[in-house]
Amino acid sequence: MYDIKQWRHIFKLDPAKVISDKDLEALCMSKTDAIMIGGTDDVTEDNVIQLMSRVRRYPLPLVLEISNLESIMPGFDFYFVPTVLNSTDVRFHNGLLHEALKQYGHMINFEELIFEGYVVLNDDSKVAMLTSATTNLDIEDVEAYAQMANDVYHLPVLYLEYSGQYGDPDIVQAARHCLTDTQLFYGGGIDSFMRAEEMGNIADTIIVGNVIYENIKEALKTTKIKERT
Ligand code: 1GP
Repeated sequence: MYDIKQWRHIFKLDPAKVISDKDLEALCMSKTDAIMIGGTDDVTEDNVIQLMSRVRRYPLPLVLEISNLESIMPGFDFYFVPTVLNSTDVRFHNGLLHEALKQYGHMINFEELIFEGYVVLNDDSKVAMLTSATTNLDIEDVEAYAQMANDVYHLPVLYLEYSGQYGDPDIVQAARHCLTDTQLFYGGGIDSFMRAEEMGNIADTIIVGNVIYENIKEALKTTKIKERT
């Protein structure tokens, strides 16, 4: 089976956005390690099924990052379940997970479920607003979250989420130093090979989203980090 720990690069597709067959093929045939389907707004059963069936034609791992209960469905290789460590709303720590387990707990294959500790860092992002995240964090705050993920909760993944904004490499580096077992995901504002390389040198895995819809050529170039590892 697939080994997430080896993944260096993921394209994140938003089911609420339009992508042509040609662009989707280019992404799926690129050197990326996986496609993740996930978004914040307007994620529905319908648009997730549509996108899943289009990506399934290609031989690469497919992940659903759970954003709401309505759009959970079988057919993915993995289900990434976020817990937003800096949210002030308990629903985004374990409230939605609790609901999901009540409904689907009996049919979940827990080998496919990956619990992601999110730290949301862009105050202007939809995800920060939705989750009521405390985003004005300094290096010590982020280090404490990294310790929490690695040493206390033993989470498989810590995801530094700058969605829509390029992050601060010093913050990402600080988190890196606290992690021995937990895999570090970085996402936000990667719109060129240079940025992919900079964050890819610090994080274990980079997530590339928006640029897919803004500049497909630049999006594809970010996969070149795979040639260097
Ligand atoms: C969003 O972390 C991902 O959840 C990627 O961010 O869309 O800014 O690339 P961008």
